[in-house]
This record gives sequence, C-alpha cells and structure tokens, in this order.
Amino acid sequence: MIKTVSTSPYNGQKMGTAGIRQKVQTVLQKNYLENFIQSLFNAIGGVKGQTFVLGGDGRYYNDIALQKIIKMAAANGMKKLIIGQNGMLSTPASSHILLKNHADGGLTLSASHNPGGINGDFGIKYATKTGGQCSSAVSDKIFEETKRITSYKILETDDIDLSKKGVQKLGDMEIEVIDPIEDYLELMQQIFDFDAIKKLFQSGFSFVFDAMNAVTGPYAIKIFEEALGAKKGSVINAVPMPDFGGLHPDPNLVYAKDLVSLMYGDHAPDFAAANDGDGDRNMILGKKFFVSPSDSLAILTDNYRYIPAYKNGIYGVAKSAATSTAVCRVAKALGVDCYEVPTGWKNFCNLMDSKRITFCGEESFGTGSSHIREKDGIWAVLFWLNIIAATGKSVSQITRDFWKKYGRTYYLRFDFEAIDLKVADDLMADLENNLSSFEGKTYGGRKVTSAHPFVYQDPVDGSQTKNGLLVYFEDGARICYRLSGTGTNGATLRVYIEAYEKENFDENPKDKLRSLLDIAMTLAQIEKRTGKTKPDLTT
Ligand code: VG1
Ligand code: CO
Repeated sequence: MIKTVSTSPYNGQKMGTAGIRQKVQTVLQKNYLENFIQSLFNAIGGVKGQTFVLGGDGRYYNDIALQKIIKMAAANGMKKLIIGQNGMLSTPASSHILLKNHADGGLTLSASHNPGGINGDFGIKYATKTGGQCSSAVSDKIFEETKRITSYKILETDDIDLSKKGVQKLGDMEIEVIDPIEDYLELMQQIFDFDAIKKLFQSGFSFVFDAMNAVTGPYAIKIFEEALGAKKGSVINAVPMPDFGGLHPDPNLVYAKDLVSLMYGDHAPDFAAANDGDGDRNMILGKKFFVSPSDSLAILTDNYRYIPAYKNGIYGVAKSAATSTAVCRVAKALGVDCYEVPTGWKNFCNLMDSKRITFCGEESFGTGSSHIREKDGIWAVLFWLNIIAATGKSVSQITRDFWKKYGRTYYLRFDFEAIDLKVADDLMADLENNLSSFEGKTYGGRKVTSAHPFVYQDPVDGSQTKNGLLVYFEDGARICYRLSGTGTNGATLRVYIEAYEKENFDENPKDKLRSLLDIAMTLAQIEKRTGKTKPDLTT
C-alpha cells in the first residue's frame, strides 16, 4: 500500500554539489533521507515511468537507505530499478550501467573518500541520464524542494532481498538485481590490452591493489586476480566494510600509509595502487616512487597510443583549474586542446559529450576518460599496467622519461581544515578583493604577473562558474585557493601550489614548494585569520 507521510523541511538541509554528503548522525534524523529523496523526485518533475540505477559503496546506513529508496521509488511510480547485487556498485560502474541501459538516472550511496561508520559520513550522488552527476542548477532545485517539502510517498512492504540476481516485482515496479562487476569488466576489456597485461603478470611482475576495505575489493579481485592473473592475494583490504575497517578511504600518501610504507620498504612490489571508497579515485606507486595525480593525467595522455581504445587518436584533454599544468604541455605537443574547468567531475561532462575531450583529471587523485562520465580508479590502474606491459618500463622510469621530455611540474595541495565558516568565507572574499593589488609586486623574490578569480564559461551550455582564486608568478609558479565543497566539518581551505622546472627533477616537492607556501600564507593572511601556522594536511 502506498502511504503518504507528512514531514516538515529541515532548516538548511545541507547539500553537496550533486546530492548530499553529510554526517551519518545528521542523516539518521527522522525523515532526513526521505525528505531528500522525495525532494529530488519532485525537483526533476517526478519519476513516473522512469528507470534508475541504484547502488553504493557499502558504507554504514547504505542497507537501510537502499530499502527506503526502493520503496519510495515504487510509491512514486518508477518503472524499473537496476540494482547492484547486495546493493553494491562503484561510482564508475554505476555510470557505465546507467549509460548502457539508457536509464533516466542513477543514485550512488556514497560519501566517496570520506570516512564511514556510525560516526563517519553518508552521501548520495545523483546522476542524470547523461551518466554524470547533475548540474548545480539541478542541485539548487533539489535544495529548494527540501525547504518546502510537506510529505513523501512510500510503499508499505517488507524489505527486498538484494542478495539474489534476477528480476522481481514490487507493486508495479520492476527490480532487476544485477552482477555489479560483469558489465564493467567487459568495458575494461574493450579498452585495454588484457593479453599484454596477462603476460606482464605471468612474467612475475608483482602488484598490490589496496581497496581500502571499500567497494573496489570485489571488482579488483575479479579483474586483476581472476581475469588478468595477478597473484592471489594481490588485492588487499578487499572486503567492503560499513566502516571501512576504520580506514579513511582516501587513496593518498597520508591515508593509505601502510601501502606507502610497503612501497618504500625493502620488499616493495613493482607496482601498487589504491582506490577510494566508491572507486573513482586512484593513487599510483612504483618502488620507492609516488606519481602525483597531476603528473599521472599528463603521463597517461602522453602514452595514449599504447591503449587499444585510444590508439587511433584522442580528442582534447581537460583538467580542473586546481590541477597542475603538466597535462597542458602534453596537449600542446600533441596538438590537441587543453581545457581548464572548475573543480568537480560534472564540469568535464559537456566536453566529453561534445567530443571535445577524451581524457580528464583532477589533482585529487581522479583520472578518467569519455568511456563513462565519472572518474574511474580501476581504469587508471589498468592504463598504467597497459603502458608498463607495452614499454617494459617501471613506474619511475616512465615518469622520469616524462619529466625529461616535458620538464617537471612540482605540485602539492595544502589543506587548512575545520575553519570557522565565516572566517573562511571572509578570507576568500577579502583575498579576492586584494588580488589585483598583488600584480606586478614581488613576494619572496617572486614577481606576480597576474592574479584573478577563476571564471569558467562552459562552451556547450554557456553557463558561467566562478570557483577559486589564482595567482601566477613570472617563473611559471602558480597558487590556487579554493574552499572545499565536500567537507562535513566546518570549512576546508585548499591551497594548491605548483612550480615548473625544465631540468631539475630530483628535489623533494615539499622542499621545492616551501617558499611558495609561505607566500601563499602571507597573501591570504592565513595565520592571522585562522591561527594556523601550517597546513593540517599535505597531499
Ligand atoms: C573534492 C576534490 C574534487 C573532487 C570532489 C569529489 O572536492 O577536491 O576534485 O571532484 O572531492 O570527489 P572539494 O570540493 O572538497 O575540493 V569524490 O572522489 O566524490 O568522488
Ligand atoms: Co570518490
């Protein structure tokens, strides 16, 4: 029976950029999830007769949220839900299944790289029929609905069994529980040279994939161990857990520290990689070697010819403004366009749909291509393995050869966390007002050539987005400031710094960029305004 339940809006139900990302404790409040789902359905004009893809990264509260969403979808007249077995779907797999089935939308229950568990975070990413996350305009519309919602619809029924594959009916709605990995594996087989990678593993190439107790464990076992023949046990932290076994599933040098110590120890395998909670981010490591994500995007682009799916040529490339300019130098050499867009994968989607770009990436360990409309962690790992298989070179050799060819872009991101929201907003507003006064002046021996906000006009839909403040120096160095949109604890100020060197490749990035960090802190008055003398996190 369909029940209409009265509800009242939450005051300021905080939204993420393409859905919600919140503390579990907040989401546990009565009707919070129901309000969001009904508001979403209302904002898009209802879901009657539509097909959605549904799944998640298995984090805490996913099981309960899945059941609520299924029953609400049925009550709202949805025609069909395609659901990953046991409710599991990585973000990239979900995008693929959405596109493959020409579905109308997709919901991925994940707060991505944020920690899970009862005291962690929960989230929902909403993708449209394009396969990518909804635009800010749609997010805004959903938010407006959450402020005036008075009731939601739900089917009163028992929970649905999601453990068995196959089709079942719930009222008039069809539910198809699918294998979450099969279609995705098939897509990867169409893109990469699996035979070459198989031979690489047969030759004794050693490999570790850290799934960080999150969604990619089963995908990685099926793809790397079973399909490609990597040694059994190569995939570690392979069982998805609601609290990620206490790990912070963000694949970087700080949060994947066990993997990093393995790679810097005496028994390091040839190659290691990690993915984040929902499988869209990746970290690449060689023996005693870390590949910066900005470099990784540039290196993959430079080596596109080794990959069967791209060997006949690529369109342009794109990076977020905060990402280093390394890939732009490759694009120039290849004679293809390089776009710079605001942070957030959704900003790449129009460029992919209009065939302007093939590859894109963000400094935050995200790389991908137009095979789907999300960044893709396992895709990036396979791309590296395919290059290694084709060239016979190690991760560090490939990267060093790249630096020799193009110069090295030293790059780091510095995060100042848990800042009071007003302090952070004021800091950014005042910095923006002061930007033009920096131009032509010299700080710490470096002359500012230009300083301005980053404003992007989407070439397809004409929409304008302003996100981040940029300061350029005469020697090619660059600082970018922006506030995080995904945090759940006060404001996070991100300061992105790069410096370019044509010949000097061996300095430690932290040493190399120290003086620029000082300049960045001075220009934005970070210490004076936040009391912080150094960043909380450097990645
Ligand atoms: C962060 C990253 C950004 C990424 C976003 C979502 O956003 O900086 O590059 O697109 O997370 O990633 P912010 O606003 O906190 O800087 V995730 O892996 O949702 O999927
Ligand atoms: Co993610």
